[in-house]
Amino acid sequence: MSPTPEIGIAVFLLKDDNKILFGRRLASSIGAYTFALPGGHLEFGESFEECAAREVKEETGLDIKNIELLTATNNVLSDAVHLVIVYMRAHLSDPSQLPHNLEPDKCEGWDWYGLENLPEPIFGPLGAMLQGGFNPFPTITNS
Ligand code: 8DG
Ligand code: MG
Ligand code: MG
Repeated sequence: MSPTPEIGIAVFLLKDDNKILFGRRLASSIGAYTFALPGGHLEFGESFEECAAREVKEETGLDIKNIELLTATNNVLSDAVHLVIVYMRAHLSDPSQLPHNLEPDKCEGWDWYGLENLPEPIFGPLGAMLQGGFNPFPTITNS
């Protein structure tokens, strides 16, 4: 069978003016030991928003709101891996809620990092995007 592209959803979960939730991935998965956003594979029939809310809940226990589409990346990483990642942004439904590491076999733990103080190394396509100056925070306009 010929390989097919994989569709992933990754969620920039934002807190305060500049904090983003990252977790370090563990050995078993693609991007081992790199920092990545909560997220996972789009399931059949799901909207991007449904997938974002489900994956964040499954991986961190957090409930999210204001779920919005930001951008997408499309990368052929090897003969067998073609990744389409859809990036969403969201905020905590309850800002006092704390992240829990609900998939400790896949993730070392979750923490908040400032945009100017990001963890390293960041997972491939996401790292390149952030290095290129991508800012997931809403732009504040005074008009
Ligand atoms: P699932 O079984 O729960 O559906 O999936 P998962 O185990 O949670 O999938 P994942 O590896 O976390 O993510 C799906 C794909 O998305 C995987 O090929 C890696 C890719 N990916 C990126 N960037 C990011 C990111 O920032 N966060 C996450 N979680 N995945 C990412 O290219
Ligand atoms: Mg998952
Ligand atoms: Mg995941």
